[in-house]
Amino acid sequence: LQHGAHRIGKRTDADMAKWRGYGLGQFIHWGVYSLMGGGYNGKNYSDAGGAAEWIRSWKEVPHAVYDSLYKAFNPKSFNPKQWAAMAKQMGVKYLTFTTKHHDGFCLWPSAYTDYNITKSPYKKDIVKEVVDAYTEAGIDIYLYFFFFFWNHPDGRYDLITKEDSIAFDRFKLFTKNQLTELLQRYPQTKGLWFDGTWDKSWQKSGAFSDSLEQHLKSLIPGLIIGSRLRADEKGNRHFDANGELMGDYEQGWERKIPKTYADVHGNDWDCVMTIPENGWGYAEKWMGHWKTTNELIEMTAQCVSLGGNFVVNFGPKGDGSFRPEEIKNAKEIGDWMKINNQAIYNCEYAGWEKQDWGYYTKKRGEDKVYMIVFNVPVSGSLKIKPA
Ligand code: TA9
Repeated sequence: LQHGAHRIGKRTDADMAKWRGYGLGQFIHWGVYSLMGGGYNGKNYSDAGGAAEWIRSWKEVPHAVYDSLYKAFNPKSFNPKQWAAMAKQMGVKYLTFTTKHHDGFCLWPSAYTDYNITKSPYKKDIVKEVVDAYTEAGIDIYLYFFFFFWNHPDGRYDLITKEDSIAFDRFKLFTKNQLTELLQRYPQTKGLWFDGTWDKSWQKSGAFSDSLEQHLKSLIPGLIIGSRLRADEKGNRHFDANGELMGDYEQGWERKIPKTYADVHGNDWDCVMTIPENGWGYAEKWMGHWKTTNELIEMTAQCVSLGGNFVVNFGPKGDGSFRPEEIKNAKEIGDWMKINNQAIYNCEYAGWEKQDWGYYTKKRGEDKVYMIVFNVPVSGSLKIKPA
């Protein structure tokens, strides 16, 4: 394969070692959709099972309404230092932040489209404000970037005609320009989190995504890119035709956690998770069961015990404030992390058979195993079965 995996096995450099040691991360979905909070005309998209950040695709919402939201985007309560302080207290080591979601609205002043933050009443570069505040707090930055979106004339779901290919070539150049712009504007960026690369047009663009990845990595040495970017020349995603991972870590664990170590195939991985059942952007009405702090902590332990990182999503409101439930979760996770972080940071799979009381983690590079206990047996004794 010319455009398959270029490396067999895990990366061995210091940047990736740091990524591996994060344990806990924060995801933030923020954009003009946050203004609607999943509702329109007294109806709620979550009642129809829809995610709030997808509301533009709901039949109840006229596109003209959605596409004018940016004119009202003026987050009066947005305080990036406060965001970073909350994340710091929570104990997260990295942030993945939505620079552009399905709607194509750019939270930075992109030179390649007018549909960006400078056209809102807020005007200021939100990506810069977030990047600077988190960097100052010692939290690493990953930029989320969605490829295809609802209102770009050159976007194509498939390439059937010659015109499709010509339009899509323009789209690819636009994408490359925007990503170059992001990395040049925010050189602190440690990695990119790609999304929305499931379409046939992208599957057929393996050579391009390969060259794009190499180009981006040349701009920031050590840059970390997951397995959602590339396709091989046969259209395979994540894993190439030979079954090798394309990318620095497996990016398939969205709202689901591997059950056993065998499920992760020896790769690096992280799991991104919503607090409600589904929905990433701010929703006034959260869907389904809301995860408790205990559940989120247990998921963190579970992920680290299987060699991955756990990333909790937050959806700030359109005014830049967080909902009280999220503030409480963050605070309580942080209180737990303060006491127990040794068993989370820089830890990995211990290799011992899982027991019902909880999870083992092992300090990387040391012979030190932790037991994170969630279910205390009535007998009071914790059985262990070392390998
Ligand atoms: C995806 C996904 O994009 C994707 C691309 C390539 C290979 C695998 C996947 C994959 C596996 C599981 C879920 C998704 C997916 O739904 N991605 C899109 C959603 N990502 C969330 C983080 C939110 O940004 C959500 O709004 C978005 O639609």
